Amino acid sequence: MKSEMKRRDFLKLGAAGAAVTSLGLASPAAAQAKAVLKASDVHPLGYPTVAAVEAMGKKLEAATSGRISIQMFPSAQLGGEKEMIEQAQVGALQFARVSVGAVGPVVDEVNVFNMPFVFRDSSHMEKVIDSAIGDELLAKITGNEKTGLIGLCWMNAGSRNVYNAKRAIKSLDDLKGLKIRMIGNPLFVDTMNALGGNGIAMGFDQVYNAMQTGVVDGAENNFPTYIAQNHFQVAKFISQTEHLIIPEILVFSKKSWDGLSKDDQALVTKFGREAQKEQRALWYKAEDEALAKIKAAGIEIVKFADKKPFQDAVKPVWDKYGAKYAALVKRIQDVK
Ligand code: BDP
Repeated sequence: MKSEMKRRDFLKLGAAGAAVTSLGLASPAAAQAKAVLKASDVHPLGYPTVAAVEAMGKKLEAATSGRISIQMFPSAQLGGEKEMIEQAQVGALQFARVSVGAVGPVVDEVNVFNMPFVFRDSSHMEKVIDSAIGDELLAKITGNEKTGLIGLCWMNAGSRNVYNAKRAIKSLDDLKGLKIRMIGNPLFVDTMNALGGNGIAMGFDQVYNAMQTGVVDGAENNFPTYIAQNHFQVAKFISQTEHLIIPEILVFSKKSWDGLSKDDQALVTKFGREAQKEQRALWYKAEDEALAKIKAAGIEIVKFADKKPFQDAVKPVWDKYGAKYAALVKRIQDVK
């Protein structure tokens, strides 16, 4: 009995030791030593999500007199979002700022936010992530041992619109036969196929080249990404389909989390919550700037008075995935 307990204690210590080491600290006793937390994003410096996480780093530094800081790796320097999630799961990366689209394959519950047309518009999405529903889904990520992730906060990413190099998409018919890059999540490939296009799952970092060389005809994303990634240079036709309104998410490595003191965990949690609201202002500004650049580039955005044909077209996606989220979808719709 006694030796069994000892063994368990040893295992516990061993696990804690490993987590602390992954934070760059020598031993649990050195928990007060300097910790540089790695953060990663596919977007460049200055993009709203990157700036918001950097601002969190400044706050952490100020609150801990420089003991904890964040080192940002922007522009997919540490790989794509799937890779970022995997690195966070093993403790090689602490903060992964990714799209909820990339988290869906890991935590099925969050796929409800990835359903086409689940939100009326992006302000509806904002209200939902700010509501108890947002908190519950973050808790689903944190509470599930298997994810290896802590859900810290949501961020804005506007609405996603289809763009391509071939022709203006003014109706569903125009999408027929076009190869459109989607985030790697079966739900999105099915969504594009239901809309009549040919959905191709591909890493974000490959999209520009794939469009330029004709491997795909187009992609879909929000206005700031269309500009920040220079997609507008190779895919000049953009239509405001708003078929997906996917929030961003900031997750933390569970393995590294276990190596933080309770006080430090509380600080990261608090600044994460603040980042959810603070990123929003940066986001609105980025959207305005992107729209101005789209206009300056002479690109005309196709708008739709009625999106019902698009909403009707994705019914097969709802038939396939929707049932398990029915109760949650009802609550989302009830958020006014
Ligand atoms: C952008 C998101 C980013 C995704 C990207 C994508 O900010 O997190 O990786 O879309 O399409 O809007 O992969």
